[in-house]
Amino acid sequence: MASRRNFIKVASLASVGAFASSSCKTENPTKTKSQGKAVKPIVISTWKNGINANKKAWEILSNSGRALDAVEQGVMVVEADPNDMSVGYGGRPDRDGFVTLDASIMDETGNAGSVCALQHIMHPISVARKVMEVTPHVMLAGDGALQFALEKGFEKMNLLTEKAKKEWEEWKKTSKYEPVINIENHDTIGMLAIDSNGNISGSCTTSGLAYKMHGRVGDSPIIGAGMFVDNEVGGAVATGMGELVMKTLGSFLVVELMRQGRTPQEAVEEAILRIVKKIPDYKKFQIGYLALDKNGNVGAYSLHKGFNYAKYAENKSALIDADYYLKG
Ligand code: SD4
Repeated sequence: MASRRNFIKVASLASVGAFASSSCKTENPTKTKSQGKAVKPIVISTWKNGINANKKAWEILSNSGRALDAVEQGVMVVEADPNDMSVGYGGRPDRDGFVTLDASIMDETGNAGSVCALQHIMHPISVARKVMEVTPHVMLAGDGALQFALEKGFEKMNLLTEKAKKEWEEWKKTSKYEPVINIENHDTIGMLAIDSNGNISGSCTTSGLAYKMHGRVGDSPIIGAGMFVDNEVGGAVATGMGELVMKTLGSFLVVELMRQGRTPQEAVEEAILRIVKKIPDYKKFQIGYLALDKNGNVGAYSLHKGFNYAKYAENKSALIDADYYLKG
């Protein structure tokens, strides 16, 4: 029992190794809260890998495409990238060596779909969209999700790359973790987009915590935790230690705060403060929130330094450092 508890503890610390850090153009997000003319279309996504994802999404948005297509096809770029070791193909496995994926998607009508603990499918976001569009359900898990994906024509493949396998084999030698925040240049992707019709959609996709317990599901596929949109208000996505986001239902909280009149920046800051208030060991972990209101105003905030996001609007792509809570 003691060793199992110990595993859970150290595994939870491991996740924080999966964060990005990169220096880039710094923009104070609070300055982006101009309430003037609505910015649309617009797409934002978490971390540096969002740049390529946004490029794909922008192709769709700038041709009057639907935000839902943009947030699906945008994150598919990262799912297919073996160099992103936190998402899709090439993702780090769980402690037993299985790559298990979580994803969620939501459209402007409030429709939602998700999959969790899905194996062998490169594009869990597209399976989540199918769950949303052709089933009466919101979420399919594990073998049931795989069975559904195969029925819908998705191809079964091995997602564990040699590189990820080698790292996992190395990890198994010690099974030790240190809480290092933001040490890597890639992470889970969450994306929010508004199309030229002013409609918003969101997506989130991940292989979750590296070396997690088999069967562990994070915040990313939980509607309202890792991602939430409401076409009347805006949307939010989360990245980081999913357990903290799940305990505070972070993305839903951000959207509800915006509904009550907070700017996206005020809303994400409040959601981080909620974690600070409710979760005693919050300092060990990173959490980043990204929010977009219906006018295209952006908010971004994290617990620790190092969270960034990509934005594509008015034909310009940018990578922006988020403000953060733990200073000095
Ligand atoms: C999870 N939130 O599974 C995801 C992981 C993540 O940056 O976002 N890592 O907990």
